[in-house]
Amino acid sequence: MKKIIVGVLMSALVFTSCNKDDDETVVTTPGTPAPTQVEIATATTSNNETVTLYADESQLSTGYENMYVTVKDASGNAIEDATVEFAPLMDMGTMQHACPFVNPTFDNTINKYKGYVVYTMSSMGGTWTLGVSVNGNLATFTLNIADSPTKVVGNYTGTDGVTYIVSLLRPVTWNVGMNDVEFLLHTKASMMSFPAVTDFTMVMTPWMTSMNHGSPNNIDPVHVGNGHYNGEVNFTMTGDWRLHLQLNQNGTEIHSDAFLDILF
Ligand SMILES: [Cu+2]
Repeated sequence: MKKIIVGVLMSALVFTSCNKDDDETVVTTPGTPAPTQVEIATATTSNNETVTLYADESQLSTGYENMYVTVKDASGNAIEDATVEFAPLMDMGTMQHACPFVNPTFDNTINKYKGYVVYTMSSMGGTWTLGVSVNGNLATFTLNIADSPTKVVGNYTGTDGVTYIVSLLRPVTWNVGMNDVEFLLHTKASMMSFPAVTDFTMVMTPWMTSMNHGSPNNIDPVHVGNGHYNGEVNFTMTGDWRLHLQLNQNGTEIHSDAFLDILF
């Protein structure tokens, strides 16, 4: 289905001249909740609260995922002022590890607690669980994480010997032309701790691999808080785009080519 849509878009590009009607395309800001959230599963805490987990799509995949939670007490009343905390864990048999995430806070616009988790591997490599504690009472979800169609999260070892995790915020709808783009940068302090990196600069070079060309007028991502880096990318046509990121700290190059891939 996607191929058909891309085909139609390509034809439209070939047979119509540039026209402002194209601007009607809905532009989403990366990381903004999808219009409706999809229920993933329900679990019960040790204190009999019902926790329901939601995501932007029914199939979770590797990379950044907004994760939402609603909580009801034993009588079925919504609890909107709890302290809700995430604890993602992958059990690989011989070892366990966590991944970058942020704890959810209650969002009045969608009546759910909203946070995110950056799944660094698919469920092919082991078993993912997401612990959700409500005021300290734990509910645990087992998750099925598919491989994302393109590389939207990557591990890169810097010249400083430190491992960095770069991810692309989803969901986002890409358009031909200028697009907001947002990355998260975390470091691996231990198998269980992935703090946000807040003091880097990035140089972003989009490159269309199949046709071997770049694009003009891109704006390098800059840190805007909590490990989020916002920039603008110019996709001059649909297709396969690789976002090359040079990662720098205090003017020193930490990695020359961390990259993520997009296809639209
Ligand atoms: Cu793993």
